Amino acid sequence: MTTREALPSISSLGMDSPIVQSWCERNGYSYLSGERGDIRISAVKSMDARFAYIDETSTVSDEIYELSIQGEPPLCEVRITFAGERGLRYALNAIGRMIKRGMWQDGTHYDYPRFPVRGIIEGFYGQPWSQEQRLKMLGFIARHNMNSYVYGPKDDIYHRERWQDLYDEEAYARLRNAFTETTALGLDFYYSIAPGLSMRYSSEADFAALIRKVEQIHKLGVTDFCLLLDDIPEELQHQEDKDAYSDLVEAHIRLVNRFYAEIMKWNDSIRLIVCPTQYWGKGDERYISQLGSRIHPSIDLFWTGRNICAPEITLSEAAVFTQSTHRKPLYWDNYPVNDVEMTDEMHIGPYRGRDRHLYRFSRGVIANGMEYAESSKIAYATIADYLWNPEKYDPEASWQGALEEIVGQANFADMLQFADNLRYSCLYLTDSPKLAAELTKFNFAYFYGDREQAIDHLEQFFEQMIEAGSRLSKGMENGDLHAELQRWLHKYAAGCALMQECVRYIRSQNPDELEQIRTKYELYRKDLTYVFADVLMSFMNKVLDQYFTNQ
Ligand code: LTM
Repeated sequence: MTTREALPSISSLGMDSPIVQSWCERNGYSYLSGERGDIRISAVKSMDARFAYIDETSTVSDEIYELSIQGEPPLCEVRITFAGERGLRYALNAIGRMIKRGMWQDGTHYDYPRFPVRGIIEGFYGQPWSQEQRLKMLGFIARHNMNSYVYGPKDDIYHRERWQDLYDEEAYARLRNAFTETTALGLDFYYSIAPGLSMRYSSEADFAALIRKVEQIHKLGVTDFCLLLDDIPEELQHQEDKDAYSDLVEAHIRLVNRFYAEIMKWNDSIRLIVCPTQYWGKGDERYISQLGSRIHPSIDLFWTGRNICAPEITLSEAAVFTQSTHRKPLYWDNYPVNDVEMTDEMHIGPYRGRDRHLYRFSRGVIANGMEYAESSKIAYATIADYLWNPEKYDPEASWQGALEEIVGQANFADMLQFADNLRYSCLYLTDSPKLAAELTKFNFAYFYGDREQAIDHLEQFFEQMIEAGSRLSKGMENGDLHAELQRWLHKYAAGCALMQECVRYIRSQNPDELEQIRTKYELYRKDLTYVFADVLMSFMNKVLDQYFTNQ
């Protein structure tokens, strides 16, 4: 089947029809009752162990499914076997993907996720997502088989700076709305509170204020919470705390255990994740091993890896953390986030550098986003692929799929060309691989091959780059993405134009042109927007040093 045209209609029989119906409504399919759809679904609940238990991770799961497909739209029968609601949802997502990609596969498909916790955190500094962006993001991660959304924008004043104050009516209504949507999509909603900037750990009044605040959120129906103690002073600040505790970790152990015991009184399905003050490193340092050894074993600990933004996460690192804290790490992965010192970068490259077997030694990954919600989806789609099945994860294939989906078919080829120069991040230090390869080829051909041909070839290459950028700048199918990428599109265009002028100079060898390039390059460098990483710079330096001369 090849269908990028009208979507087929879907019908379903059985007690789980409301989920199928709501999935259809959210994903743009028409839902017909009974057996009248192009795709006729029968969903069957099974108590068999193969639908409830994942051997590799020794976990009971509600996320396993099997699809048995006979025929292809416009007439086909699909039998879904599942044990829990999420399994059913992922089976529907699998059907949706086959339809969207035009790759219908009849036969039997049994599948399940490898990481138990797969999600995102709105946990960056800067403008939190608007409610519209947030709700759209929830739909996006649900379609990509993630299962958790963590609310914790550093710049929501009620989350951190004014942690003691109850939410006002408007902000409270927004949280209710986000929680309701998250639940309707079958996701877990975690509310985070970050009291550490000013809390006096020994103060009964402060503890009571913390509980009062979190109780306000619990009244919405929220049962999953995070206590974030990151990015606060590493020493006790208040004299009464110094008198009461030997050090920060003593205070945190007492706070965490007391907080957990208190909120568990509300409901025994309450879950807690703690972000420690030392949230990166080797994993066996004093603070983290003390905290891990002495807080309740059911509490998850966030961990970002060997650095705040970790280039790699390995099994042996996970093992050190597990041994010293007596629990597997739940990674707060700082990708694609681009706040603080990274604001000139745009992180739209694929997820990389995480061990293919990490799921055996970790609870999961919660990925921190950029304030650019639409652009974050590119990396998020690849993270979702990795988390579903890291052993099969192919960063490049996943990335191309993500770009095709988020950017749209019309701009896909141009975007591939542009985005190749925006791959730089803590996960990938060498940028612009295609441009770098082209420049290496040119260098060689210029000195050892046909010089004129080499110049012609490079000029054409830059022309194509310029054309791709100018088509994207004019407009994109995804208008939100277009708006977010403006700054980087602009810098890309300026860089391409500059490199093209260099080629003209290499041909003419006119010293006046070289001086003009020098002046323009000075200006170009003043704008710190990060595109091409060092690749453009090393080419420019060669040109300005008159490396490409006619002798
Ligand atoms: O990573 C953690 C646990 N905390 C903060 C994040 O809120 C911030 O977004 C990232 C990236 O700058 N770094 C942090 O330290």
